[in-house]
Amino acid sequence: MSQHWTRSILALAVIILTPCVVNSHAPSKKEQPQKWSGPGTSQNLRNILVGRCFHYMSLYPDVGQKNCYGIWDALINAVYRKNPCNITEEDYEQLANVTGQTIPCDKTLLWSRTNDLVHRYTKATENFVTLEDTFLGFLFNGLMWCGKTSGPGMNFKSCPAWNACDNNAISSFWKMASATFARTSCGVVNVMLNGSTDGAIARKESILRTVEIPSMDPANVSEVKLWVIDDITGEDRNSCNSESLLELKKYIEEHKLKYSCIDNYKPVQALQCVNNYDQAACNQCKYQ
Ligand code: AVW
Repeated sequence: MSQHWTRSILALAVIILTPCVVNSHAPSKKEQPQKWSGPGTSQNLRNILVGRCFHYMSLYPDVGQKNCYGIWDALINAVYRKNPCNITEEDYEQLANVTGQTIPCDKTLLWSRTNDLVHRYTKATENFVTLEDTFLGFLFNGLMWCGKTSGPGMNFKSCPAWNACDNNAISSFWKMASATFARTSCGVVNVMLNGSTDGAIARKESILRTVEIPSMDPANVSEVKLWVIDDITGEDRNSCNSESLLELKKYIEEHKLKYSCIDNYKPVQALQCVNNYDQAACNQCKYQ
């Protein structure tokens, strides 16, 4: 009889307690990461970063021995358990330290509104280095990431879009990377601009204007040389003597930097002509 009662009490306890045990593992509403307007963290982010790190070291041994797993640790220290709209450039300081690299003088190539052309150009010549060709830029180019306040780990569902908030995980990273790149540049710093674009040659809120020009050290940078490149098939809306360029010249000089400008720099035009050889600009020397 007493055995029967003991079994009944045990069974009752299991029925009552089971939902509590199950519920303690189910995430409460409070623990759900916030929903943001941009895409979430890139799938396999850690593997991509570690792979790119080893790849870069094999392509450019001059970068030295980097701790590829330490780079991941520096990233998670910057964003884990934090609101992705509250990440500052300072949060990425450790990441900047573990990815440090010396770029030789006269090699820096900045850009605005020429993302595709400038990178085709540096691939073709290897005479210049854009931010995306540096170790840090190469690692993170095209990737998304952000943490969540509800716990460790990345938010794979959504992250703030670039303009969603001032101090977001992505824009603060690129501002930090751009500032570091410009601050450590020396000699002639080249800038590829788009002469066919509508409106200002560089947006007022562009990284070039707001971060890179103010970060250059006039003691180390001998000249900022703008290349104004028109689409080979498009309009010539801006050139070195147009209003937008003169305004940018003034802005550069206000930062105590020397300025020069060149229209349709020939080596870049030659690259444009690879796919557009029948355009007038590509046929300057015709042999009859
Ligand atoms: P860009 P930047 N919203 O061609 O001078 C979304 O104007 O700014 O050139 N994405 C943005 C925004 C924004 N408001 N602003 C910038 N981006 C991102 C680093 C986006 O990925 C290099 F060293 C866009 O495609 C260059 O010298 C890209 O920035 C300089 O910064 C370019 O915008 C180029 O930046």
